[in-house]
Amino acid sequence: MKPSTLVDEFEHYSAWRDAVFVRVEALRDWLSAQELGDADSEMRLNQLLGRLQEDTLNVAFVAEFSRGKSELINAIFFSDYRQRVLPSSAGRTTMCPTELYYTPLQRPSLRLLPIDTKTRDGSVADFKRDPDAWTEFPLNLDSTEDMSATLMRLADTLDVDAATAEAYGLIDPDDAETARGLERDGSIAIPRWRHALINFPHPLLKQGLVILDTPGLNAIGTEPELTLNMLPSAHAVLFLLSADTGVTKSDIEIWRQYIAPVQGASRARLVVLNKIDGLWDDLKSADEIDAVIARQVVSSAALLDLPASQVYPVSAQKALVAKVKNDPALLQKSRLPELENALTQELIPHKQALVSESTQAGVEDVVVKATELLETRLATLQDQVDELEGLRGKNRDVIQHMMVKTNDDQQQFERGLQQFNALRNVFASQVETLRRQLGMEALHREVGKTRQAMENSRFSAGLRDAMGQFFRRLDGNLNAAASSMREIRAMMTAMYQKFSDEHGLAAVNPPDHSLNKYRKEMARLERVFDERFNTFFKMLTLGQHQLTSRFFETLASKVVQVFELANSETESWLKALIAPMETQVREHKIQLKRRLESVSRIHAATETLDERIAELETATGTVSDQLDNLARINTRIADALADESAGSRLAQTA
Ligand SMILES: Nc1nc2c(ncn2[C@@H]2O[C@H](COP(=O)(O)OP(=O)(O)OP(=O)(O)O)[C@@H](O)[C@H]2O)c(=O)[nH]1
Ligand SMILES: [Mg+2]
Repeated sequence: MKPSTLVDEFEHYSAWRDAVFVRVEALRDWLSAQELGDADSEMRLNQLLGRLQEDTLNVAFVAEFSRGKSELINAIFFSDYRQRVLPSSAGRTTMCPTELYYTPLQRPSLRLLPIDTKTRDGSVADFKRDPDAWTEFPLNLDSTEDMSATLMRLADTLDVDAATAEAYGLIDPDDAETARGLERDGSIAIPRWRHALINFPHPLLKQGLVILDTPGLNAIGTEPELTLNMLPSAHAVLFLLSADTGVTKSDIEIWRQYIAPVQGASRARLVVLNKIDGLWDDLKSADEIDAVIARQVVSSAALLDLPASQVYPVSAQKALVAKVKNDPALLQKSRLPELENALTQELIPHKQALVSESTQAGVEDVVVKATELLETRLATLQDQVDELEGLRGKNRDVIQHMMVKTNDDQQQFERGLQQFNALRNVFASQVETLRRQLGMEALHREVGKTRQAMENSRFSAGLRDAMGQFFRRLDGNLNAAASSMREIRAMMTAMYQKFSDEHGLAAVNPPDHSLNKYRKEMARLERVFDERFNTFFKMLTLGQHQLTSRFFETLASKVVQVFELANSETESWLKALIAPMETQVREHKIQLKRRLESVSRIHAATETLDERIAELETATGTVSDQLDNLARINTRIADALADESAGSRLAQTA
């Protein structure tokens, strides 16, 4: 299997990052579309997206001067240009920290920050925001020669006196090494530039790789930003030793001071033992040479307190030559592929883990917050539904009860009404009887009958008998009427009691009424008649017969008066008897109607309640869906972050 190259792995990493970006973006857009994201969440996600977009992979090369840092960078990244892109030569070459990166926002160029900025306020990062502070040289990508010539500026120096160098913080005048560096005229060569930025459209740089080449000779110590910021933020640090010098005191110093302390579990660190071609010896066998190299690897590792497996012996120079001349055997011998492979394995997974971790943390915060918000909403909605549901239950019970009650009352009332109507029929027929007994018709009949009997009678005894019968029959009528009235009253009293008991109508005691005074009046009239008869009509003559007739007519009209009075009083009494019952029945009907209306009003209210509950249930459904969606989006981000294909790829190549 073809080992995955740094380019392949990096491309895969970029694709992974883009996939994560798209899914985090989906989360942000979804949250804002659903109006769920607050300002803080949105800011966090935007920061996260910004970081994913501007994500860089920083690889730093650190070593004493002339260990071959620049040459190694050329060999690993720029062999396609078939030339040294970065200047590399004996002695001190790279004079200032140099960052190689790519941004499409600027033309390809070399930008240099003059060394005298060291006396001005501001860090390199500050000056990066001030384009005018830099001297810019465009890079002619069409000509490798032109480009190399431009990049030679990285090696520019200035001759200054010791005081100036000291003012720049570059030398310590009391230091013996510095004293040796001074020329006879007291001048000293210092870097002309403080920092270099190379914007270069290399495929890896385009995908976010940033390479940091550093100058040797303890120049690291003079630029605090290197130690404080650039090295600690590098995702991989390659520390170079040289086979020809072995591990020197200053190598160990740089290692201990600048590399060892910034190690973190998630940071790749590779030690390169360069220039192994110096150990190649045509007089020795390949095995013998390998053994020599292995011995130096072991001793170097021991001096740096590292396992030998972390030290990679290479020849940067031969690797560059091999790549330029397309010589696989030489490339193999340079052992650069092993270093590249190790770099790939160390760099990408570590970087991926870092990005994954910070993305996951950021996403989790936002998702947890949104989930909590939605869960609170859901609980609130559920509470409302429960409450209304409870109310609806109660309402149902109340309405049920009222319905049943009203229904019962209605039915009972209907029954009562039937009874009442039956009663009225009975009442009517009783009144009929009463009227037959007491009515004027019966009276006139009696009067007529008596008149007839008197006309037919020629003798006074016959007259008297007719009159006597007249009074008997009328008294009989009055007596029968009185008994009918008692019956009517008893029936009405019972009915009032029944309606009061069964329908809650007011108890009424029906008025009493008696015909006694009329019977007394009739008795008086009879007595008057008797007296007159005894006095005037014992012996009847024709003339007397006529007198008697006239007297009877007078008496009869008196009797009619008495009966008229009795009748009108009785009619009033009958009205007084039935009227309260009729009023109460009418009133009861109205009350029942009102109750029915109010029950149906409450019923309508229950329907409104149903609508509101349905609304709340729809809202609950929406929030549940939102929770599901959020979980799904979160899972999709987690899936993207997990990047299982990367794991298997690395496992295969390991
Ligand atoms: N024989 C041999 N020489 C090498 C190798 N790598 C680099 N050199 C030489 O060592 C010298 C220094 O190389 P540079 O790449 O300039 O070293 P550097 O670490 O960048 O040094 P400064 O920029 O001065 O800090 C140059 O002459 C290179 O040609 C190697 O693998 N084998
Ligand atoms: Mg260099």
